[in-house]
Amino acid sequence: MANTGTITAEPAPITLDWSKTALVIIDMQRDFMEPGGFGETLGNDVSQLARAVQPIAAVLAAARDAGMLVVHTREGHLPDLSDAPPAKVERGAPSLRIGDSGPMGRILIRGEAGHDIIPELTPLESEIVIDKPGKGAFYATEFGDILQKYGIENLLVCGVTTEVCVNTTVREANDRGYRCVVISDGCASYFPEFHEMGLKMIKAQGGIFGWVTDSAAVREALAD
Ligand code: C5J
Repeated sequence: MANTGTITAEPAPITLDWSKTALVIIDMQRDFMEPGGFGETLGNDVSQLARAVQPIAAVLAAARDAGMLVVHTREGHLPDLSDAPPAKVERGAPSLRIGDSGPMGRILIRGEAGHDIIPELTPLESEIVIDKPGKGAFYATEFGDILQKYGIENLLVCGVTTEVCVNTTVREANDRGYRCVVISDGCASYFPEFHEMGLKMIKAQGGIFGWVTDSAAVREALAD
């Protein structure tokens, strides 16, 4: 593999050193993707997220072939809810709250079936899994330290949902100096219009938070 590759992206193509680049897959968990989980308890149509699975799987396979650092994140809380702010648990009018028992175990709790990453994207033993209590991957996690340890400067970001955990993580990363390239078809939202706007916000104003590309462009750049 050449050390660098150029990805067709908006607002402009970007050349990355692959040895300083990580693939970051955000929250592809059963709790968001499947009926009976956190996403559905909030009243969302979880079928809206399925479209991101195949593009992520394709990029994940290419990243594994290339020997790229792969990081998966999971949103969730400790069983005693000590890391779940009451303001988060109490919010809205869900059918089940965080910590309540649902068909995939306790909602959004670490160790429960719903907290698992979907089988199509199961992490390898060698890959990093970051458990996060918030929407962003940096808040109250070891994510930043791990990126520094591996000398990472660039993030290829995908996952769910576009406007919540993907956008929050990209904004956190951008402020910390990382180049973020978001894979449009590898992200999804319960609200298609939020997906579109979430991507537009990233690439607007000359790429104020980062770049937006698609899975085919990433695979092509890696293959080159
Ligand atoms: C949400 C997430 N939507 N992973 N979490 O609550 O985007």
